[in-house]
Amino acid sequence: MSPMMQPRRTITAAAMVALLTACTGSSGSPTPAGSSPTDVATSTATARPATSSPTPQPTPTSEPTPEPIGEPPALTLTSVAAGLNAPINLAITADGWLLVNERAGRVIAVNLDTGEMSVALDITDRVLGGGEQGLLGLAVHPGWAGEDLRAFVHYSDRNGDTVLSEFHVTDFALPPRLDPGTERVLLRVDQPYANHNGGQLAFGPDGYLYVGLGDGGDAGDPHGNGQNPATLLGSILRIDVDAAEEPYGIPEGNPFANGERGAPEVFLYGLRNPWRFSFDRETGLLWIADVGQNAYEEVNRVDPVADAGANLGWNRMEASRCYLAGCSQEGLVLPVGEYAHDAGCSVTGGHVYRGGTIDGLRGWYVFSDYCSGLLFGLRSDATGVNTPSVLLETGVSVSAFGEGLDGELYLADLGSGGIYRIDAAD
Ligand SMILES: [Ca+2]
Repeated sequence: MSPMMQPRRTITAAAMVALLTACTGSSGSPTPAGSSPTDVATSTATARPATSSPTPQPTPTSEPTPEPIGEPPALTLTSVAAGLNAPINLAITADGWLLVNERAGRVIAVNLDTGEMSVALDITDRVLGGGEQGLLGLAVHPGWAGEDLRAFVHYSDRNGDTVLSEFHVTDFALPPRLDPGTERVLLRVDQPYANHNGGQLAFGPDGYLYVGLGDGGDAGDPHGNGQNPATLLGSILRIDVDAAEEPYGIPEGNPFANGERGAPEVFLYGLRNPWRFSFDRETGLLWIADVGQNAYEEVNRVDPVADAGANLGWNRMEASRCYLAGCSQEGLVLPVGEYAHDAGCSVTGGHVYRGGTIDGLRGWYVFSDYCSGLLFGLRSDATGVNTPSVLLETGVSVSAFGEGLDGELYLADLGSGGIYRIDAAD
């Protein structure tokens, strides 16, 4: 019996359910920040960043991998680190350090060979951490090498509003440490409620930074942010953090780059609370898990080239069902996977497995549900709307996944503070 097959921690699940319905008050609007920590504090800048020249943009191929997708194998979890405080995001540096966000505002560097841990960033003085708020996301810059070591983080500030910032390493001793004094704020977004802050950051194969934002919260999207591409809420943004423009550039291929029908940053919209998205390293396709409202959790697969500007449906639809009675499905991209609340209550998106050690798992999109702890799989070449396969009952509260340089997958347990690698069961 795996040590993971322990009784569910019902207090943790109940707390998360409470979070999912939590709310506070006021309006939300995007505010691109200034370029230094000092001018950000008072920044009300409204100037849009100019459209940037595109960086070379490899076109992801949208064809499924030719390798046949096997039957899902028996899996188990292997502990790689323990004792973290509410781990909520996993990222990996190009030299192999696992960076774990603790919700309250620290990043812990984990040596995956030895399990040794050290503090890689501490901004607890700037973060409001608890419930759906906190140091929610981190993406390592794809150029991480030599003395250009940078990462981007997404956090709830002390007022509960969203901040997207860049930090640098300034002392090149290992383990890596990002210098809290190097913060460059790129974006601030007012949050009308405490819940649905999104949080995911990931660099696409195009080199641009994708930023997930929820609908702003409460329940049912009372401000209609999901269906409004003019607001950054309820969207996945795409920005060029390497552009000459400050604080960032708008990639030329962004669907609303001219600002006429939507915000220039918005790349996809119609989202409720995208809790983790990732790019399939083999196909370049973008996999998005979107937390449901009342009854269904969903997974979406989009082509970041062909589907730019796609409307993923919320709040007209919850997964493949109407949320607003008699809803029109015209122009909406429906999920490729969904499950009802008898199998969970809050989806946690993962990765398409492209590792080398688990026969049969290659080509499966692996994800979970925070409340049920079920590890799910969807074939990455699935068409239509599918019910995922259950791969494992983990017994833990899965808050995030990470993908190693070798394609092996890791997950974080918010409840116990453990980090695990997914392995084949013997
Ligand atoms: Ca949807």
